[in-house]
Amino acid sequence: MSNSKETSKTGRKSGKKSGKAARKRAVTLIYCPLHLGGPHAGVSMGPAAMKVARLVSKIESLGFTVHKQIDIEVPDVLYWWEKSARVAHCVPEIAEVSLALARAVEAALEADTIAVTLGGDHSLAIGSIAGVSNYYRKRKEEFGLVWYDAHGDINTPATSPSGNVHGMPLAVSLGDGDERLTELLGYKPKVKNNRCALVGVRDLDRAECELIDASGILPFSMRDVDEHGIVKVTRECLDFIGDDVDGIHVSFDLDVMDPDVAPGVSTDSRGGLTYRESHLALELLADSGLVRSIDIVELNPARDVRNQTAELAVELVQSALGKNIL
Ligand SMILES: [Mn+2]
Repeated sequence: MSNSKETSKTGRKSGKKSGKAARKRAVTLIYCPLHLGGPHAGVSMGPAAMKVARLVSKIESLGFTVHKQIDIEVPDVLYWWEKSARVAHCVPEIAEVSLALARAVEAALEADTIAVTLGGDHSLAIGSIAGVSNYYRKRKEEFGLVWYDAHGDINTPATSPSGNVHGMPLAVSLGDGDERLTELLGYKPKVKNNRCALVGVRDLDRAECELIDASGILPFSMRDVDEHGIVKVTRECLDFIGDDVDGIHVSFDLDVMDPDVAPGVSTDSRGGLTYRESHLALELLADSGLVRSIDIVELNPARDVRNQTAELAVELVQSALGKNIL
């Protein structure tokens, strides 16, 4: 091993970091225990489990201040779930939560804080991305979206085999789906397809492959990650989104990770990102200095083992905020 060569090869500079990476800022934590996007009621306990995993103090330990903590109210609906095609379940309730969440996320960005939304199922991204979108739209600025998921989340009521809205939020954000969701805040799409990447997919409904293909977003399957590595994949996401954006929203479904590492999710799927791949992806995005808003979703404490997935979720928030090993 030649240490000096290794050092120059990595391009790592010694001494203190400068510029954007060194700038510490404030974070707004938004707890959204939304459970109406699917039949897995345990996701409503996600925010509580992350609090138990010391979310606030772990963020503060990085030098950030926690500006505000906000609880989004979720209707206490007991829903009798049936798999049914050509519908979308609980749309009025999800639209109501989405609107409240959008307002909270937009206000967090307006306050010059990083908006971190803790779920809750992935249908909450309809609201968080609407808030992010509205913020940049008012400023005539652009933003990018990197979506981590085992699934495509790009179904519409016309293609969904289940009617579960947590399988639809990417489609909704791109402007396809139930109008009560796509037209939230009065316009669509919330994000442009040429600013959007999807990473880690491996469990797609048949129609979803075609939908992804037709969508114009940049998709990476787990095979792509295996073949090219998470570093190249992440760099290609950033290249695709472009350097003329003013922010990047990260929507991280914990089921993108391998269930051996992240068992506490609603819909697990083997062959996912490893512990280090997940962290490295978020560290690289944070290095861009562009991450202004983050969702961490689908934590399901009812399926977790000794709260390990909640602790992992908190560590991932730290990486997305720029925690580095050195
Ligand atoms: Mn998802």
